[in-house]
Amino acid sequence: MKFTATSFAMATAVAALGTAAFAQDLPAPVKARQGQFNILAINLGILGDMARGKAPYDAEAAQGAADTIVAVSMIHEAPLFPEGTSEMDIDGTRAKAEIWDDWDGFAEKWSGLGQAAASLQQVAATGQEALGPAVGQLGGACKACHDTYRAPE
Ligand code: ASC
Repeated sequence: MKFTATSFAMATAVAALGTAAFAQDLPAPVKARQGQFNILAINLGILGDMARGKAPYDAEAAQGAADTIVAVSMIHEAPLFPEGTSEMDIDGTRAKAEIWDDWDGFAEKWSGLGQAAASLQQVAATGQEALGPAVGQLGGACKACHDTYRAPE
């Protein structure tokens, strides 16, 4: 009985240590920026599925997704990219050092996302046919930044 209890306690302690080691113990700004990119990907996915006919077109859902992408595109990025949080500095991020070496270029890409998002927002509720080009433009804005500023997986 005692042995079992001790074993259990040890196993629990080991599990807790393991969790601590594996937990994404990332700085808050890094978690925040990854969260915003997740929100973008989720909503781009909703729109992409409708654009490709994989999901039925739903004007309200399309508008909601586009509005959300616009909202995220308005987040000021500087506080989410503090010095010392590139992939060279910490594990768990793919943000390349180029972001800090060329902040203006990075900011320009983020602004490109904002422009594509605003265009998409204008047409999202007008019908399925409008989604393809607008979503394509948005995906292009994502990719343009990733090509330069995001490390491969
Ligand atoms: C996504 C996603 C990206 C972009 C990119 C567009 O849904 O997660 O990183 O679109 O693939 O080119």
